[in-house]
Amino acid sequence: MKPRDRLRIAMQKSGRLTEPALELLKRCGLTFRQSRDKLFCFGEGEPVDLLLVRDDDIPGLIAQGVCELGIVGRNVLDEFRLTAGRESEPLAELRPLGFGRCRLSIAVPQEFDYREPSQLSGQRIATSYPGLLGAWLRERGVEAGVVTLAGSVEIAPKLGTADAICDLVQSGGTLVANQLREADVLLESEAVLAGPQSLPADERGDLVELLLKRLDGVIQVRESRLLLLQAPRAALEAVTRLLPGGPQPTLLPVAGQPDQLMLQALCAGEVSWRQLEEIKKAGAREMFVLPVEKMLA
Ligand code: PRT
Ligand code: ZN
Repeated sequence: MKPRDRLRIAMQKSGRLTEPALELLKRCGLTFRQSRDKLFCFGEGEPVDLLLVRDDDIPGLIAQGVCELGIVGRNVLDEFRLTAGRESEPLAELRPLGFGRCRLSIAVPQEFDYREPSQLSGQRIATSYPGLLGAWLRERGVEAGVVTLAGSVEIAPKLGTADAICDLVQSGGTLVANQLREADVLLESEAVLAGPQSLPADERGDLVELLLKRLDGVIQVRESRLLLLQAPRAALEAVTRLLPGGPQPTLLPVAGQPDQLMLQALCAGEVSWRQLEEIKKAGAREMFVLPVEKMLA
C-alpha cells in the first residue's frame, strides 16, 4: 500500500462519543468538510481527515493501518487487545480523554448476596466483553461460563439464559430497571485516543506528535481555572494555603490601598463553592473564578 501523506482519525459515526470527540478535535484546531455519505470527512486546515465508523470497528482499522488514530472507549480498545490475533499490530492508549466515562461491571440479581468473585464459580455470565471478562475470571481462578451476546445483555438473567451479567454501567438506571445490582467493577472506562504502538516514521508521525501536544494543552486548559481575588496582606498566608491544588499565586498591588493585594492563581481543576467560602472566611473578597480559553506554556 502506498504510504499516505495525510493523517486519518477514526471516530464513532453516531453515538455517545460522537459529539464530544468532534468538539475536542475542534478545540485542537481541526475542522472538517462533511462529505455526503458522511463516512469520510476531509480536513480543511491541517492534513488530517476523519473516518466515521461504528465504535467496535475502530481498533481493527488502526491495526490494519487504514487510519493512524482512533477515539474509542477504553472498554472497546482493551477488548480488542485481548481478543485480536498475535499477528495483529499492537495498539496503545495514547491519552485518556475525560469523557464517555462508565464502568464495566459484574451485575447480579437483587437477591444474589454477592461478596466475592469465587461465588461466580459455575455460574453463567452474559456479556459483550468475553475477552475482558475471561481475563478477569482467570486472574481470580474462577471457572464460570461466559455467554457472549451482541446486545441487550441486561435481560439475560430474566430470560434464564444467564445467572449474572458483565456490562457497561453509568448511572446504574438500566440495572435497577432489570432488578440487577452492581457487584464488582472490572474496568473504569472513558474515551481514549488509541494508536499503533509504533507511529509511522514519516510526516504522519510528526502530525501525531503535533496533535498530542495540542491535545495536552486542550485537556489541561479544560481542567484549569483562573482564580482572582483581593486580600489584606495580613491574610495572604492563610488564603494561599487554601488555594485548590496549591498553585504559586502572582501578587499585584491595589492602587490606593497599600495593605491590600490582588492575587491571581491558576488552579488545576474545579474550584467549588465550598472552597470559595473557606477562602473568603480567611479574609479574601472580590473573588472571580474564570475558565481558561487557551494556554501555551
Ligand atoms: O453504533 P455503535 O456500535 O458505534 O454504537 P454503540 O451502541 O456500540 O455505542 P454507544 O454509543 O452506546 O457507546 C459508545 C461508548 O460510550 C461505549 O463503548 C462506552 O465506552 C461509552 N459509554 C459511556 C457507554 C455508556 N456510558 C453507557 N451507559 N456505553 C454504553 N452504555 C450503555 C450500557 O451498555 C447499558 O446498556 O448504557 C446502559 C447503562 O447505562 P446506565 O446509565 O443505565 O447505567
Ligand atoms: Zn458499538
